[in-house]
Amino acid sequence: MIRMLLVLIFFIASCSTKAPEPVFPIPSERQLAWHKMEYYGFVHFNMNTFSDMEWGMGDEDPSSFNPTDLDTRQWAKVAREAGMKGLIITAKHHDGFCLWPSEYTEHSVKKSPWKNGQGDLIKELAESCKAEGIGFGIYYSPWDRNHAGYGTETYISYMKNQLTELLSNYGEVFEVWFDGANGGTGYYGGANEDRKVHKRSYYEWENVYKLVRELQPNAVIFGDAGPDVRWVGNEHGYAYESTWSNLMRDSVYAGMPEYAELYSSGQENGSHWVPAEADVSIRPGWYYHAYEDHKVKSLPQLLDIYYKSIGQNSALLINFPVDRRGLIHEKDVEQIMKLSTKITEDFENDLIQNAKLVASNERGKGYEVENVLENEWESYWATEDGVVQSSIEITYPQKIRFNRFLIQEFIALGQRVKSFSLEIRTDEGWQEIYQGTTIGAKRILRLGDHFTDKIRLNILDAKASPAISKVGIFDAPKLLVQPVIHRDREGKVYMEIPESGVDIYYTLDGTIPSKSSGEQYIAPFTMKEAGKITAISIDQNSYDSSEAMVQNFDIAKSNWRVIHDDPNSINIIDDDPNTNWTNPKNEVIIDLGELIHINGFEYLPPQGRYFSGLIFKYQFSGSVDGKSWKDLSIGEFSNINNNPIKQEIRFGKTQARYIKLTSLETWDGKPSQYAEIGVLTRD
Ligand code: FUL
Repeated sequence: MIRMLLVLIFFIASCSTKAPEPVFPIPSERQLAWHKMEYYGFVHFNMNTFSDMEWGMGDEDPSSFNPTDLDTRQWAKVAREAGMKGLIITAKHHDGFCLWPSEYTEHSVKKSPWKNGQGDLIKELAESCKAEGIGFGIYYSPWDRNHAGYGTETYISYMKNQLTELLSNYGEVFEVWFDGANGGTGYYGGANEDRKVHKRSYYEWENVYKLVRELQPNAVIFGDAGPDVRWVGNEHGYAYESTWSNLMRDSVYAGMPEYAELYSSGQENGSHWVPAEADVSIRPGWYYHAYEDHKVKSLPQLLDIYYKSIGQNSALLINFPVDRRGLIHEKDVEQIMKLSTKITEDFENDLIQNAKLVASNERGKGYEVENVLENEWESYWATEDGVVQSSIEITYPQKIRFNRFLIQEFIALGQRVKSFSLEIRTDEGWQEIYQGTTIGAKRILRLGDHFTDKIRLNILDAKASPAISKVGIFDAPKLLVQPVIHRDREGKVYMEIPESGVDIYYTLDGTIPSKSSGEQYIAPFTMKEAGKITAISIDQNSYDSSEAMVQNFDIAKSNWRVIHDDPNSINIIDDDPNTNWTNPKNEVIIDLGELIHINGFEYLPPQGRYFSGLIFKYQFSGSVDGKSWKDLSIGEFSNINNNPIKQEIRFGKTQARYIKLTSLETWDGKPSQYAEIGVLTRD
């Protein structure tokens, strides 16, 4: 009995090593729960979807809101299958149209033909999220270009009333998203004027936050500078390499772009815990535009966003611009699923599980270094008070290969680490392969391939004894995407892939290359004549390969000349799709430098986000001497406004030294614009 008592006393004593003191600021319970979500989706679907705008004026007719096949369950299912933990919906955007039948306005789904005005999209989505087991969040724009009272006290009551509806009637909300963009021109109940508000005081933020807390005590509030979650400072989905969750919250305010740099990286000595959220759309726009169907982000772009947000101490919010049917577009679904498959692959096999760990210092019972093996947030390795510089040595019985290193701090005790490094043991001794600053909730290092039997994580500087909850080591499979092939005006061919440790092989005879049958791409080469390049990427280790990229090129434009005084006119024959020219006249003549046989032409419209002057009806002619012209083709580029991709037009073979493209009509009546003009010479 005494023996048992002694054992018990010993057990209690040995378990009672004191936890490290927190380093303030620290996250609240609701922030901690939000940190664990890490990755969730945005849906921009509202009046702009039907007016084809990004920022509606507020004078739109509610009757234009009319999705044909709305299915919020599809949104929630896609999000869940993509690994997202929730969805946030634009309940009301800047144009003021409400997706729920608010009692306080007629500018809502009530007055739309959708479900004969009986629909409530917020209710449908809340139920769908619940059914799919993901969180549900509300985006609410404080700026309202429709409301007559915007700018006065009346509007503030309206906003509070609407928030009360949204936060009382639809169950649990995990995040309330207040947009920072506000004040400017608008419809404002018919006044059609410019209204400025005092961004700091007008919205009575303290009262609004109080209301949110009362109605949804577990929800985090997002604003440019918090109070709970802050904007990362850009809409590209990237956090900074040094990212603090700490922020001088009371000296940065929503809607003040000049503070963007402060939100972005946070501040080492920030007074409040206000972690970053990186928001980005899967397409260029937040809202759906058919003309962006070919601009859905590629897997390499999405993967880069993932590593630069979640891998750099930020949450990630990826937007789906739901289309006019009321569905996440097939192309967006395809891309987001590619990302989730790749992420699963990258982190499938945690190699740290096979290692032996030794820490330079351990705090005592309960804080052992083995705690970093576990994939959960509650246990952690910590050093004794006063011991900041410390390390974990990770040893394997034989050499392993790895290219990802993951670290998480036990953030319930605050963000502590200021600088760290990573070393591997080589035949020549320890070699540093990375030096970094902050860690925070999660830090993932994307490294080249390393072979070693010993890895060392060094904490070089911290605010107090470090508390590390997880270390992970992975050998992510190479990203085997098709090479990007580009040829410049001089006929020089360049090929690119986003990953190291991967080679490019190509052929010029149309066959699919392999390691043995293809030529390895080492440096740019010249191909002035027309030709077909077929290229693949091959993993140097596994020899796995990508699908083939096949690209046809016609003759290089090195001897061409645009007959026009404007020096910018060269942009249309520089073989760079990102440079444009606006032609003040409606025709352009190009001298091809010599007489050649042509059987078609190409027109690449401007590829930027905002464009005008897309040629709709055209006439194309050729000439031997530049004086007498022969019409070769007249027609229209039918869907160019919705899908501004390269247009290829064929005609019977003819000889020409000069070509002329005439714009008979542009889509919007503005002067014609071009990114590129080319000819086709092959059958
Ligand atoms: C911005 C808004 O102005 C955009 O339209 C979009 O809603 C984005 C998420 O936030 O501030």
